Amino acid sequence: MYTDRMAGREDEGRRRLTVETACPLDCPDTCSLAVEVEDGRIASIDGSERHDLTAGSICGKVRRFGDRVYGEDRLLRAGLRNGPKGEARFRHVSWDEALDVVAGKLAEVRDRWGGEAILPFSYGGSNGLVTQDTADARLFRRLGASRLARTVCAAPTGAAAGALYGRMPGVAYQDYRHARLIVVWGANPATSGMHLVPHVRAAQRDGAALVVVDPRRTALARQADIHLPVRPGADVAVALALHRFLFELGLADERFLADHATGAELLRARAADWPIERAAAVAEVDPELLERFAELYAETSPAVIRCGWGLERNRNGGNAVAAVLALPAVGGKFGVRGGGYSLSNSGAWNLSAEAWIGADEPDTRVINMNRLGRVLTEDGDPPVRMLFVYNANPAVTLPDQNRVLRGLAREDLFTVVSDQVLTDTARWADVVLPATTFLEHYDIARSYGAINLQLVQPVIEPVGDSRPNVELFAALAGRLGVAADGAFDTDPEALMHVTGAMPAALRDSLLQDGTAATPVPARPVQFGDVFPRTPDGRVDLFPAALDESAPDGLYTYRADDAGAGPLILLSPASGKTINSTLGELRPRSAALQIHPCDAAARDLENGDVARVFNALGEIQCPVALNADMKPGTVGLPKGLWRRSTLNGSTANALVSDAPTDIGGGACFNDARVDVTRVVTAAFGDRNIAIWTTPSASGKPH
Ligand SMILES: Nc1nc2c(c(=O)[nH]1)N[C@H]1C(S)=C(S)[C@@H](COP(=O)(O)OP(=O)(O)OC[C@H]3O[C@@H](n4cnc5c(=O)[nH]c(N)nc54)[C@H](O)[C@@H]3O)O[C@H]1N2
Ligand SMILES: Nc1nc2c(c(=O)[nH]1)N[C@H]1C(S)=C(S)[C@@H](COP(=O)(O)OP(=O)(O)OC[C@H]3O[C@@H](n4cnc5c(=O)[nH]c(N)nc54)[C@H](O)[C@@H]3O)O[C@H]1N2
Ligand code: SF4
Ligand SMILES: [Mo]
Repeated sequence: MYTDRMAGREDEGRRRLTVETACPLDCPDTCSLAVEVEDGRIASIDGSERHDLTAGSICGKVRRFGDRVYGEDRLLRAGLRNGPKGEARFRHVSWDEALDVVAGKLAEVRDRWGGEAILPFSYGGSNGLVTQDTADARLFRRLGASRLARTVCAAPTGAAAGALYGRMPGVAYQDYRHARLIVVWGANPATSGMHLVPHVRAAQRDGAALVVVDPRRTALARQADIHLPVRPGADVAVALALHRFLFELGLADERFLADHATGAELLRARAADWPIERAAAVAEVDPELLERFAELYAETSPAVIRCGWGLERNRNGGNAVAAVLALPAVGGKFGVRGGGYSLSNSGAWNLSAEAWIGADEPDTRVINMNRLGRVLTEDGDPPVRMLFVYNANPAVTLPDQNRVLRGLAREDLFTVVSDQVLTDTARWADVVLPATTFLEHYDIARSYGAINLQLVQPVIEPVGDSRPNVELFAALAGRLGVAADGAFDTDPEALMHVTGAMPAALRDSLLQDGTAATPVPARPVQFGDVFPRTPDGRVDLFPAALDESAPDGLYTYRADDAGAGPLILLSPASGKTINSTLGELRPRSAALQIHPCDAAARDLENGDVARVFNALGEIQCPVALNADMKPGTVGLPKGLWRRSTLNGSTANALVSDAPTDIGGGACFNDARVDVTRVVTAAFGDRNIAIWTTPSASGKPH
């Protein structure tokens, strides 16, 4: 039994074991892990060889995850608020007392205001198929609570990929070495999914060309044959120029389009408006570079596009992703190993606990999570009276941070937060509940980079009084008398039952082997082994539903607001945190990355403290001059805690909650700001050492 391995390898005399598990953090790679445990404590965390993609190596974030498990921010006890809202003063109580309070409040709010006055709020912290959308969903369904549209990430990409291809599985990382051309578009894998990089490098050694489309000169952009530093939000123009090039020069694969696609004529018509020169002007790139890219894409096969999420996070994001994903169809890149595209494989498994959760409960209103600030501060029908946060940290990860904070400050809002650490959100709670980490509970990790399921198992006992989500929600369900059918048991096998729809064979395989055979090939050839999951099995290049949902129609470009701030603030993933998880371990203030010419225009030097501002708020932080930024853009990492700037505001204080064009996503990379100096660096350039957090390459990012 796989789960017995925990007791397996004991060294002589010392209670030192190596336990195999998997990393379920919100990262595409889903590494297999080997964790050394000594006397019941984590001694080290490393990659295991079990999963070929991991191949024994993992990121620095998870190697030091023990610092979070045993860190000073760890929540060890349940607590009831014992001071003004937001001051994070709590009186420690037993789980029983905390659960009584929470269950009592859930019942009270439901009875007095209706179930919809309760808003459960979660995203995907480190949660696989067991610790989210199972016991929690069932409880909240039974209570008739409001539902949440999980749009903070991947909503535009998901909508586009779903409409064009029905979420067809993508090219596996391992097959990138078969490609002759690799296009990395709005993704930064060296930071956000590092196990792709060796495969890209191997292909390059074999002569493959690399194109990176990114406003920043990322680590991979430095190694690329072409780096196209597009203006954020201009990707739709760039992709349409490539389409026009293919169509008008007779380089489109008409045969493929006739056999496998619908809507090609409509796409061709929209693309006609975008000659290379026009797109290059909008994207602020060299037209010759763009033309070289178009030629390279037209003439090279196999060609693969790694589409990331950086390009989705602006007003043109959904259209951009649709236009990018349409390229392999028009260019005729499918049907060969290493040809096509990769995005997310989270849909590859088609697993859903929906039936188990309770499909027959009446529908309740759906709230777009990106509008949490507004939902909490504006009248609703009914207003939200109780907010239950778990697997998420909305005080720092959502748009319009100041509005979210005003909402959390409401005296008449009862907030429950279950988390592993005292997050910026938990500080506002009326009740805090300590949660286990993935090293202390069971889960099933579903990769969205690879196509792969792995068992996550506890390697240590829960720290302090922390409890797994399933236990928390089972206990609440018991108190509220809403689900007394034994489905909330917590031994490993029973836990697997909360995954409802999962076939028994899959479950057994996970428990026996720690992994399960894939129902689709793990390294699929698109239009070879896997096909669009659209109703007619064809790629729909102009889906009516997307056209209707896009405010200006599909494949259109929405230009900048006149008069908005002159700089665009980007907030991409950093190597220090995964979203805001591990952000508590950042030792010092983050620095605003700014191109030297934008800095010079504002009389800013390395280490000066600046004000970054727009109508929504301001951030105070030091600046770091960085020639890898595109002029006209500035950058702060996503996932900062409030303590990581000088005034407690992070990038999201300047991000509006206006939705993306498609999918209701967040426009994180679309904030217009300006920057002024507040304080001059005391010791000139040397002071920067205090402020910047260099990346592994030694360069600030
Ligand atoms: N270390 C680490 N890894 C992570 C995460 C993390 O927080 N830390 N988060 C995980 C999660 S939840 C996700 S969703 C993924 C995201 O992974 P990625 O897709 O890599 O997303 P980002 O880092 O947000 O942005 C990628 C790149 O897009 C660029 N970009 C920004 N705006 C635009 C634009 O308009 N057009 C183009 N072409 N490029 C643009 C940015 O400069 C950045 O280099 O990473 C996952 N992996
Ligand atoms: N400015 C800006 N903001 C962004 C982005 C951006 O690019 N720019 N990217 C966005 C993206 S891609 C995403 S995915 C979102 C993510 O936003 P969030 O979902 O809020 O992600 P995290 O900040 O990692 O918060 C997850 C929390 O869940 C907790 N947690 C983990 N596992 C468990 C568990 O089993 N039980 C309980 N109770 N808690 C648990 C963790 O401790 C952590 O505090 O952020 C978005 N925010
Ligand atoms: S965060 Fe990503 S790279 Fe790091 S261990 Fe987890 S799956 Fe691997
Ligand atoms: Mo994400």
